[in-house]
Amino acid sequence: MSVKWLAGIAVALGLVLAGTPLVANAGQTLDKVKQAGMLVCGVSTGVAGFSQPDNQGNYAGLDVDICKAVAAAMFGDATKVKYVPLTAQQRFTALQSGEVDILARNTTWTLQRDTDLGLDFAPVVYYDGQGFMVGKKLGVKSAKELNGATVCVQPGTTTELNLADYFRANQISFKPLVIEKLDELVAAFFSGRCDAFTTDRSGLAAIRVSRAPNPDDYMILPEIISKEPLAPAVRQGDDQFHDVVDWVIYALIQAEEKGITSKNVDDQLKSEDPDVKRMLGVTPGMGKSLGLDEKWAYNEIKMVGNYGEIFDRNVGQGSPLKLDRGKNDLWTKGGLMYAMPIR
Ligand SMILES: N[C@@H](CCC(=O)N[C@@H](CS)C(=O)NCC(=O)O)C(=O)O
Repeated sequence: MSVKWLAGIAVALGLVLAGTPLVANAGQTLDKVKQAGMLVCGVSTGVAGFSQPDNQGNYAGLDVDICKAVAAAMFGDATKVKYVPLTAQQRFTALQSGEVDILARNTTWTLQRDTDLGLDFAPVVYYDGQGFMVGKKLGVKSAKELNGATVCVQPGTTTELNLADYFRANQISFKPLVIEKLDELVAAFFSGRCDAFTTDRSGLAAIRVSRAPNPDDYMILPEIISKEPLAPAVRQGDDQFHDVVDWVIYALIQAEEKGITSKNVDDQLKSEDPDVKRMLGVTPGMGKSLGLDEKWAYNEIKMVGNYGEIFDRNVGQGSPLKLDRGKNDLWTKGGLMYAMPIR
């Protein structure tokens, strides 16, 4: 074989490798997780209301509850989860390499993540948008007044990209202060090294309420500069596991629509509503289709609650964040939460 041929093959191989996402174990995750009896869930390193360990290392939050719901549906036990805290920059490699089975980590669903990064997204669990937080003493009422500001931002995020787009579009300048570790970035902001902090507005609320020396000294500006549909991600090609995660989330939303809660789910087993009977496994079939026990949805609702319960206790009125349901309300109440039919 000539040198030219060899070079050609090398180039072709290089292209194939470059075009192929770095995906380990694609397609085998459902079996792997079942065999392990444990779900490995990639979460953030600490965003109040979404994923935060307490001082005993027990994780709580909306993202954490998604992991728990999947574990409850798969094993009848919401505690069968190993949490792996990941920075924004670490998260995709951790999923691609097989270090985690699922990412439940305020991750925005974008075209490039869905394609180039070799991921697949489950239904959105929180519709968000990017905003800015500033100290009240800065005296700014709008993001458009941030000309020349130093802005604290985490790398490897949509945040970083939207920030540049927004300032360019508005023909104003800024200086980014980019730090990977959230704790360090937050410390930089509260010590006055940045004029503004930018991330998803839910993240801003979490940081203001849980980390500001005095939350009342800070405000979130009114502009919402992007769409941040936050959704769990799995590896592309992992269709069976992807199906499980999709329907676990739809069941949380459908349970809220049907008024099924962690408190009343046992009574609901006596319901005459065919939708409820199918979902709770009183009429069998749905579990079999997913490769799970017929009690999959019963277990997740019993152990974790419906979507409304999850929202309220972690980020809504029952939490320090007190975020409005807004777009995260059910479609029947003017929001975007809409479950596909469980049948
Ligand atoms: N939704 C955006 C931003 C997500 C993000 O990573 N936000 C930061 C700021 S709240 C975060 O969660 N950091 C937590 C961490 O690094 O552990 C994305 O997907 O790129």
